[in-house]
Amino acid sequence: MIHTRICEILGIEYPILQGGMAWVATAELAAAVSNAGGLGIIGAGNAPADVVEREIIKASELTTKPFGVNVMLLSPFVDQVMEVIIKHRVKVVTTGAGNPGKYIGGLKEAGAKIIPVVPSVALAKRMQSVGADALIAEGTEAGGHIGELTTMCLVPQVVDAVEIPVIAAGGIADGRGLAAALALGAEGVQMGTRFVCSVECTAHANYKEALLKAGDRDAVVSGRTTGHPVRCLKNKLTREFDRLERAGTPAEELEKLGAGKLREAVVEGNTKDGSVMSGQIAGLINDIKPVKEIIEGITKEARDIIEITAKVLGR
Ligand code: TUI
Repeated sequence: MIHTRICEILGIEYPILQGGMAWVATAELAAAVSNAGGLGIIGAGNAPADVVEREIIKASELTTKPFGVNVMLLSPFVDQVMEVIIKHRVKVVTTGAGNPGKYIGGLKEAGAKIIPVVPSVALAKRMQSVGADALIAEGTEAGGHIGELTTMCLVPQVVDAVEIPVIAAGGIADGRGLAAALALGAEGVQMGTRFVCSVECTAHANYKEALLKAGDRDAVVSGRTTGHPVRCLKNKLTREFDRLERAGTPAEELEKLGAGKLREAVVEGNTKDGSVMSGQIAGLINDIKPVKEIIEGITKEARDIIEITAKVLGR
C-alpha cells in the first residue's frame, strides 16, 4: 500500500484523486473511482446548482465511500453550487480557476475538507493560511484551464512552502508519474485524462477515441490572450481559435466562440468542432480500462519502482 496523510484526511485507500472535469466527471465516474478506493470527484463546471444536486444524489446512491465535488470558480452559479454542497454535506470540495477563500469558512462549518487547486506558491500559502486541508498543485501539463508552471517545478516549491499535504496533478497517468510525484514530496496525485479513458467514464466514445489516438504534441493551448488559457487536442476549433487570436479578436468574442464547445465534444462526440480538453499525457494512454484496474495498476507500478530504486541504492 502507499499510505499518506491524504488517505487519512479523506478516508480513502489509495492517494489517488480523479480530476473534477466539467461534463466528464459525472456521478457514475466519481462513484466508480470512490468504490475502487480513490477519491471520485463530480465536476460542477458551469452547471446550475440543481444539476449538480442531482449528481450528488446519484453519487450517494452509487457509493457509500467518500466522494467530492469540484467547483469551477468562474461559473456564474458558484454561490448556489456551494449551497447544495453544504446542504448535502459533501465530504470533499476541490476548487479550480480561482481563489476560493470566501467559501472556506462555510464549507468547513459543514464538515467538508477543502482542497483548492493552486498554480503558484503565493496562492498555496494563502490557502493554507485561510484553512485549506490540502492543496492540489497542478502543472501546465494538465488539460482544460491551466497555469504556467510545470508539475516538476511547481510541486516541490509548493511542498516546501506549506505544511499541509500536497497532491500533484498535470502530466500523471501511470505508476512512474505517481512515483515521481511522491519523489517531489507530494502525498497523492490527481489524474484527469487517464480517467476519461476508463470504462466507467460516460464521455462519448469519440472523445475517448481522440485521446487514445493523440500523440505527444497534440494537446495544445488556446486562449492565452483571453487570460483563460485552455489545453485541448488540436482540431478545427483550436485552429480557428488560433487564427482569430492572431488577428487580434477581442477576448469577449473568443470566449463566445468557446461557449458550449466542451459539451459538444463530451456529450455529442463532435471532436472536430468541439473542445476536446486533454492533458499532455494523452500520448501515453493507449487503452480504456476499468477504473479499478487503473488505480490498482498505477499503485503496483509505483510500488515496484520505489522498491527497485531502493534495491539499486542497496537499501
Ligand atoms: O480548473 C481547472 N481546469 C479547468 S476549469 C475548466 S472550465 C473552463 N472553461 C473555459 C475557460 C475556463 C475554464 C476546464 N478546466 N484546473 C484547476 C486550475 N486552477 N488550473 C489553474 C487554476 C487556477 C488559476 C488561477 C487556480 C487559481 C487561480 O488563482 C488566481 C487567483 O485569483 O489568485
